[in-house]
Amino acid sequence: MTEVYSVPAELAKSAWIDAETYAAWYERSIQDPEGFWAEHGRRIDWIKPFTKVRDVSFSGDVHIRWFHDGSLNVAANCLDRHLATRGDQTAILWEGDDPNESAAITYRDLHERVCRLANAMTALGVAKGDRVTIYLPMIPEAAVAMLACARIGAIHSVVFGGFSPDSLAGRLQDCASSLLITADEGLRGGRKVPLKANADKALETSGSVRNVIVVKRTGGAVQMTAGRDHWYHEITQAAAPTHQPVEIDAEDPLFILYTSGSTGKPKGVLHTSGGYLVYASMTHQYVFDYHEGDVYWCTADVGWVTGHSYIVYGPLANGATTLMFEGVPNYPTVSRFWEVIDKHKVTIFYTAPTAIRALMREGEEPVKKTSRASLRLLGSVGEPINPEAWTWYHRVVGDDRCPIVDTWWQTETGGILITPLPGATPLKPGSATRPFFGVKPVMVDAEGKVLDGAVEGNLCIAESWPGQMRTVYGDHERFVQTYFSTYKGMYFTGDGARRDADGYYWITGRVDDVINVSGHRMGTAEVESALVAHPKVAEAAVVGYPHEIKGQGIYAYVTLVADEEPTEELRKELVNWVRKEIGPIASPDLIQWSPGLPKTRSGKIMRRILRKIAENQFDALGDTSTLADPGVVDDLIENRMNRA
Ligand code: 6R9
Repeated sequence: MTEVYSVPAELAKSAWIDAETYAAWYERSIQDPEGFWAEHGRRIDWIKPFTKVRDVSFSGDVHIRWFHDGSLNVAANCLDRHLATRGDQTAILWEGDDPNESAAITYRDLHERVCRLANAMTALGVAKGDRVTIYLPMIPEAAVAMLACARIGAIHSVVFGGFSPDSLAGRLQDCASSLLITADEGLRGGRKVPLKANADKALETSGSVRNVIVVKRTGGAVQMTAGRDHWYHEITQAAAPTHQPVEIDAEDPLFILYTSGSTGKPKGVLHTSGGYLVYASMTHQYVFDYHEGDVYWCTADVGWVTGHSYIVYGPLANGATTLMFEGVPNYPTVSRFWEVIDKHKVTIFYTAPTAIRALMREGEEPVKKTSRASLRLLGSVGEPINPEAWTWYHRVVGDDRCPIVDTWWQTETGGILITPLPGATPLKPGSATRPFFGVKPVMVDAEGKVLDGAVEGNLCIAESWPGQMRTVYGDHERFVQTYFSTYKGMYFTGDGARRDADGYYWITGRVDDVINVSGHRMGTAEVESALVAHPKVAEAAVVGYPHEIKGQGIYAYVTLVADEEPTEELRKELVNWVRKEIGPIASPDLIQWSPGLPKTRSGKIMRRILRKIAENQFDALGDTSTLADPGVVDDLIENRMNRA
């Protein structure tokens, strides 16, 4: 029997949303979505107030519009509107990789920095609708750059600093960015990341980029190309400290964020301005029960959607103090997270299961020697959290005192869709619990039949919500194909889930060819195409397998070209090759040399079989009679790499 953790009585009283309010608001949000969202759409400042709430179709001519006759400026909502009431309050609390480095940036200061960069970008010719790629470490300039884009209506595309030059180039080219904002070097866990050198390589093949702005982070030596490269500190110093925010239509794009899918290259998920901001700020307030005076810390990187919605846009729209951390959980010691919590008196802490599992391995002492008395709420995101990690997080980190919000959502959803509300929802370890307001989850079977009651199936969402992605940048057909063609009239998430008798959702993981490594999405197709690009590789198939810390690990079956011998050296070479092609997060954990791959007579690789072998579940292979050569399976089983 699953233990149920009831809502602390105090919290039920103090929280924005208690159980009764949740029930009433949820009911209304489903019965009267227009009325519900018209009301909550007003939580942000509009230049021209909307009169239309939504215009959505999930079939036929698929389109999604929210608040579409309104106009606003997202940066003004995150900055200007707070100046009168909280200009001197800390907006960004920055904690450096080095524990001796930190900074508190007030709303007034952040506003000025954003205005200066907006002016500098305008002087470089960047205008509304232009694409700007941001390739920065976790420094305040990353948030400044995003907000400066929002201020002038340029569309930002943040690329995670861990991505390779090739990955960066692909993303620069896909959206034809005219400006790249990067840094000399990043600093993580005491190690330097050569961002500018990577950018220079990427720029060799990215002709659209006319200007590069370089933040001096470490002072390391870099090449500056005259006429193209500009130092951030020089051009912002020369720019005016005030700027009139540009009026932006609700449905004008705010950002593109590339994410892995089951096929092809990463797709540019496009989010627009009004609905996104309404949804990010509303979920931030209610899911984290954010109140005046809280110190809120989300440990994600701004290169991922969690960093967009819950480090930058949601918290700043709510006038919060948001902590931004440059470093890693185990540097200089495995107590770092907890020490940062004590140093800055963090009250709300939001991290990923992979970090919890890694820290759990270090035992309780590194946690228990810190106070953590300021904490009142914990959060989890990125992958399913196993009940063991959940209870450890609750008992050891939260001293049995802090509720955990296990928030399920995706890059595509813009904000949290299934989650507990801490003052309303009794918790079950491992369950993301119940839908947020306006979210209508539907369970369907493989044939598309809608399933009622307590069932397991594929997770779809029946109605739109304001934070939903609007299209795949430059490829609306791919958007329709990926999300709206599997199940008619519904948004298909790509996740499987179980719904229990209490209506709680338990996300079981991806049901497509996407693997979730430490909370980062990797398409198996991407890793495969990196592998086959190596001259010694004839064929490759990649699947996920259970990994104690990462959640899933990357298992690659590799067939070499004729006359190539598998060696330990070649194994290392291939791992490094993938790191170089995509980035360290795509490194295969296990490579199995495979003389042949199991294929159907029509030549399709049977991944089901490869998955089972990788999971060490080879006695449950199912039907192999359709294989062209059933013999290859015996060889794969005999030489399997995961015997756990
Ligand atoms: C926000 C984010 C999305 C995929 C998603 C699912 C998995 C995220 C989860 C979770 C179980 C949770 N996922 N949160 N699974 N419980 N609380 O992570 O976006 O990088 O696009 O990944 O992550 O499989 O489909 P993204």
